[in-house]
Amino acid sequence: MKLYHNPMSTCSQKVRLVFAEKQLDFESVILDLQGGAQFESGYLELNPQAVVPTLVHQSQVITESTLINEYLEDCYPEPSLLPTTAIERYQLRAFCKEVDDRLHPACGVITYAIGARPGLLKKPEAELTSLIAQIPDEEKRRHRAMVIKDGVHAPIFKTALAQYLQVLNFAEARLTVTPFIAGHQLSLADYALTPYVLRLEHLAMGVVMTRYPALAAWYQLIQQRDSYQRAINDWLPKAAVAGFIAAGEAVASEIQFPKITGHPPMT
Ligand SMILES: N[C@@H](CCC(=O)N[C@@H](CS)C(=O)NCC(=O)O)C(=O)O
Repeated sequence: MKLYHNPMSTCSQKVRLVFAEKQLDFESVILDLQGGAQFESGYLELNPQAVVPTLVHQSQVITESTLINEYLEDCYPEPSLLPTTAIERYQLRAFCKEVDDRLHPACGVITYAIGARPGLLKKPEAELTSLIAQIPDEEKRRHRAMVIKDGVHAPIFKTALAQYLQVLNFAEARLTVTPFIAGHQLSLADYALTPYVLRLEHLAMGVVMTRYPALAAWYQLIQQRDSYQRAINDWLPKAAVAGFIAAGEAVASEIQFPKITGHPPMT
């Protein structure tokens, strides 16, 4: 299996966690996302959305991190990361849908407003404009331009932060009832969430975790797993992490965490 990914990318981390949990190896192809490797024509043929990860297995191209994880589960069912009951499987998929539809786009806005912004602003203007112009999705392209220009002061930042916290509220509600997101066993849903809790740390926003005691306790347990070590820590480039944290610390006093009550209607 060949995995096109990036060490810092949340969606790549989520897939690497499943690879590690199932003790599967892959041939690694790392894409430099800040340098625009995702827009090269050869890669666009594999992934027309110009995003990582992409898995190539037995000459088949598999994209979308949630679907890659489901595919790995189908190909390598042991150890199982799918709950056994229909309702828990529904809860798993409902949660992954929230991650894909709401948490991940919000994370993109926040990450580019804080962590990726200083590096991108060092690029010549024409190169930066061209990088943004190549993003296939119109809304994402617009949001990317706004946050690179105005950082945490772009109005979309506030909306994204509220959306991020709302999905964390959802996770907290689930983890208050069961030890894992979709019931009593670790599942794909837990690994769908893990990178987004880590991202808060990497943007020096970890303070907000005091609002989520059940999530914080769950995250501690996840971090102790061998899979976390192999899928996350072993891959993280120290300099990139330090750069993100420094960028987060530089704007920390300008960020107000909105008070969010409730969470999306799915339970
Ligand atoms: N829905 C996709 C989203 C993938 C995605 O947004 N990947 C990010 C990294 S986490 C990326 O490649 N970003 C590059 C860019 O936006 O230019 C998935 O789950 O695989």
